[in-house]
Amino acid sequence: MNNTKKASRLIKLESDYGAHNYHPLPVVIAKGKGVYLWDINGKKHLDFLSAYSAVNQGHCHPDIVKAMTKQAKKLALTSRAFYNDSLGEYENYITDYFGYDKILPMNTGAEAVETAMKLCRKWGYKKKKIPEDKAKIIACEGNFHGRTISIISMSSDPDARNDYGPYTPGIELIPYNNIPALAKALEDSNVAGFLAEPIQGEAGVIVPDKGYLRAAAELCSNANVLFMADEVQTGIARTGKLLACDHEKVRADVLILGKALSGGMYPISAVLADDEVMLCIKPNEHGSTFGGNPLAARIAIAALEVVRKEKLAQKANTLGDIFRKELKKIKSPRIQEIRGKGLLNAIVIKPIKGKTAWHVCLALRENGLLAKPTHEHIIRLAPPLVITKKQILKAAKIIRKSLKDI
Ligand code: IF1
Repeated sequence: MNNTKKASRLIKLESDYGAHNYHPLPVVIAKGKGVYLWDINGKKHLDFLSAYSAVNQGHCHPDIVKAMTKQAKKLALTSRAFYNDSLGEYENYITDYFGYDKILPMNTGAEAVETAMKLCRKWGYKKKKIPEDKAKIIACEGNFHGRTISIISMSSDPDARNDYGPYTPGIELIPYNNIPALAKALEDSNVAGFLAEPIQGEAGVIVPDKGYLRAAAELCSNANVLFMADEVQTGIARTGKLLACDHEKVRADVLILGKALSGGMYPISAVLADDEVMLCIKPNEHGSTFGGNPLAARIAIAALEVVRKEKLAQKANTLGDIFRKELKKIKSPRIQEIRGKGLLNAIVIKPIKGKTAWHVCLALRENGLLAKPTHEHIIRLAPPLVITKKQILKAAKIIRKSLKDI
């Protein structure tokens, strides 16, 4: 069977037996290594999505694979009913790495966001003495924090939200990157937390004004409200610093991590906070079967070691500047805007003669680069942070060519 036939068969299997909750780009991936993905026809592509910033360390990084394989042969899961010989070491390692007293280990990003929301409410009642069931969490229009019922209850995106009601109460939306709106919302003494992405990823890599995060954190501190940073996508070196909040020297009261915490090898997420917040949750008040399992513990340590050893934050910073500079040289009527920070970037495509960002992505695929549009006109460009300058320049050439091709 030739590979294109095999590709169609595999795509059909997903259509026949899988939920239709995605509309993937028509390419069937068979192998990944570093910045490259090979499709089933053996064609090599530069990965410019990195599984939405989960593969910052590059596909199948040998150090992470080694740690994962070693631990998988020894002990994978105990549940938290018992102690194990990996979790404590991981908790010590990661709290030192990010500078917090404690971690609550979870699995997916959404679970970490839900955990942060529960922690915030618990703190609101136990410490801020908010009246029972009155705690409020402020979130931003255009947010993406995951797909659970309480998280989409915060969403302003009809696709993410519609027909999933009734929605979780105690949530108020304000415009993103708008300090006066936040100040107004914080006048309500029942507000327990403010949840924001330091850069809105899904909304199309919306970088807030310089000083926004700092001003927001200060307003929260003055109002005795927890500033909760969702760094699931912007964290782990993606934007040119270890955390996107580091660009403004902001230390969130509650830090939410996921995705690249495992280098894409395994679902690992985490909530970090200091004792005053974290110890509000007592035994039996929260948990997860896989949260903090020994396999995840060893994978996360290896994944974070790669970030440090290979200086991925510095790389993302330098190569991000070069990448945006190259993109800005492209003279194309289709480019409406180029924006981003570090290696989290996006191009806003002006639809001409019915050709949208989707068509650009199909042309990119033909030319050996994989990316996917978000919100119809925006192409997110986020390669693994192990990319080289040469590969960045090659990617810019492919983008230039693809814009011409269509
Ligand atoms: C999908 C989007 C990105 C996230 C932030 C929490 C989560 C995510 C800032 C939840 C997850 C993923 C989800 C995935 C595609 C991708 C995505 F397009 F959906 F919005 F990256 F922008 N906070 N983002 O970006 O983490 O539970 O998925 O581990 O749902 O299609 P998760």
